[in-house]
Amino acid sequence: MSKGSDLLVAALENEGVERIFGVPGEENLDVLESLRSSKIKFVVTRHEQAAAFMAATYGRLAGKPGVCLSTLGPGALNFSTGAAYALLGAMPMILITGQKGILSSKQARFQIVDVVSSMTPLTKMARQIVSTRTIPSAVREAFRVAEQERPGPVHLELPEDIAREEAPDLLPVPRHPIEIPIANPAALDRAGAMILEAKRPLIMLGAAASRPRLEDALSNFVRSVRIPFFNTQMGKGAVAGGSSLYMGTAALSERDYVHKAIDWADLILSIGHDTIEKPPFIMGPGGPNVIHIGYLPATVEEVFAPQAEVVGDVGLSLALLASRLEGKLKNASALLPLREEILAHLADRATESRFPLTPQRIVHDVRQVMPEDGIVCLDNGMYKIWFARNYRTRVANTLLLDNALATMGAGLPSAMSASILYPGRRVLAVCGDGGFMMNSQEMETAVRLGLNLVVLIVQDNAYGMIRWKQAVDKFPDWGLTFGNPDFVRYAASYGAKGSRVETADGLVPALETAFKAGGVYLVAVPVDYSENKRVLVDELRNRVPVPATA
Ligand SMILES: Cc1ncc(C[n+]2csc(CCOP(=O)(O)OP(=O)(O)O)c2C)c(N)n1
Ligand SMILES: [Mg+2]
Repeated sequence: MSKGSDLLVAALENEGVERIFGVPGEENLDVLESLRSSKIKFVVTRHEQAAAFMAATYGRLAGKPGVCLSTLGPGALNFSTGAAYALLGAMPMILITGQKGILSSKQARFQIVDVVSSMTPLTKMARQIVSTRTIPSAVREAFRVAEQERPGPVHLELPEDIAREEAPDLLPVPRHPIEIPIANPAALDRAGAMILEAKRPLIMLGAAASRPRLEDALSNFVRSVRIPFFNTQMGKGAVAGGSSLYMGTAALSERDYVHKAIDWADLILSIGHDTIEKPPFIMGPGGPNVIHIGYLPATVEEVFAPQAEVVGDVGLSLALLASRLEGKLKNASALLPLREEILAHLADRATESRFPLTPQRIVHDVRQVMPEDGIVCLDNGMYKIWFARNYRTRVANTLLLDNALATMGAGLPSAMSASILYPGRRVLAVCGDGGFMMNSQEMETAVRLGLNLVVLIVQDNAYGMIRWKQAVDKFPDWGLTFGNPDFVRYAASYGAKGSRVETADGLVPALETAFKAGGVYLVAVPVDYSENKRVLVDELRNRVPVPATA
C-alpha cells in the first residue's frame, strides 16, 4: 500500500525529474521519506529563495521544469521571488510546498498562511491537493502547464495529512509529445511579402529566441536569409555561426550605438520578443514597422505594437519563411555597413590598464578566459548593462541574465544550476558585492555538491547601479554604500578558495588560476564605475536621453 507522498514522487519520476532543490519542514517529512528511496536526488539548500532560483534556471537551460520543495508559511513565502523570477522570465518550474493537515486542525492556526493565494499572482497555476486520488493528474497537469508556451512556474501545495494518507495504487498519468501548432500560411505569406518589400530589414532576437529547442532553426534562418540581427538582453547568444551579421545588443532602450541601425531600419523582424524585458527600442510614428514572430501573439504596449504577426512554432515559422524568401531578398544586407562602427565603440577602453578596472576591461577579460561554450551567469547590478552591451556570445544560452524580474541574488544559484547541468563546461557567476551577499550562503551548498564554479565579485562597496542613477538624477551621493567582508577569507571559511585582483592585468590570470584549480573559487575584482556616467550618460547624451534603471 502506498501513501500520498509515494504517489507524488512516482508522478515526479514519471515526468523525468532528476533533482529537487529545497529546504524541507516537518510537513514535508513524508515526501522526503518517499524521495529517499526514489531515483530523484534531493539537493538541500541554505535558503528557499536559492532553491527556487536554481530550479528556475534548471528549467530555463534544460527546457523542462526544474522542481523545488519547501515547507508551509515561512518557507513557502521565501519562494515568492523565485516564483516571480520564473514567471517573468518564462522559465518552467514546479514549486511544491507543504501545509498543515486539512482534514483536522491539531495545531490550530500555527504557521498557517494562505500560500495558494499568495502564489496565484506569481505563477501560471497554483492549487492545493485535497485528495490522494488526484495526485497523478495534478502533477501531470502541473508539468503540462509549466512546459507549455509561454513556460513558467506552477505551484502545488501538498498538506501533510494528504501526503501521509494511505492511497490506492494509482499509476502516474503517462506523458505524450505535444507539438506546437504551426502558423497560418496567410500570416507567413503576408510577413514574407513585407520582408521582400523592405529596403532596410533588421532582425531582433528576443527572450523566447533563447528557448533551448530553437537554437538550430534560428541559426539556420539567420544564416540563410543573411539579414543582420541584434538581440535583446535575454535573446543573447541564440544564433550560432552568424557572428558576421551581429549588430549588437540593445541593453538600453534608445540611442545607444545599436539604435543607429534600429532607427535606420524600415522593418524589424522581431523573433520571440517578450515585452517583459526592458524595451530594446521604442516603437512610434515614423519608426520601423515590426513583424512579430512568436509562439504566442504579441502583447500590445505603449512602446510596442507590431504591424503583423506570425504566431505558431517559431522554428517551423522560420523555416517556412526562409523558403518564401530564399534567392529573392535584394536588400538583406542594407544595414550591414553600420556594423563596424557600432561594434568599434564597444571595444573602447576594453584593454585600458587603469586600476581599479573599467567595466569594459572586466567584460573583455572575462571573454578571454571563457571558452565559446562557457556559461556566464549574471546577478543584477550595473555590470549587467556592460555585459549585455559588450560581451559577445557565439553559443546559445552562454550569457544568462535576468532582464525580466531583474532581481538581485540569482547570480550564484543560477550558476550552480548551470554547473550541475554542464559539469564539463566553464561556469562563471558574475555578481556585485550587493547581490552576491543576498545569497552567499549557497557557497556552502556549492562546496558540498563538489561543483566546479568560479564566482567573480565586482566590488565597489555600494549598490552601484542605484548610486549611478542617483547621480544621473542629480541627487546627492547618499545612503548606498556599505562595507564588505574580506571575500578571500570569506571563501576560505566555506572551504572554497579565493583571490583578490590587485592590478589591471591581474584579472585574466586570477580567473585562469581559479578555473584550473577546480572546485568553488571566488575572485574579487575592484571596479571603477566612473565609466557609467562617462559612457552611458555623457558620451551617449547626443544619441540618448538617460536610460532607465534595470
Ligand atoms: C532583490 C532586489 N533588491 C533591490 C533591487 C534594486 N537594485 C537594482 S541594482 C541594485 C544595486 C546592485 O548592487 P550590486 O549588486 O553591488 O551591483 P553594482 O550595481 O554595485 O555593480 C539594486 C539595489 C533589485 N533589483 N533586486
Ligand atoms: Mg556593488
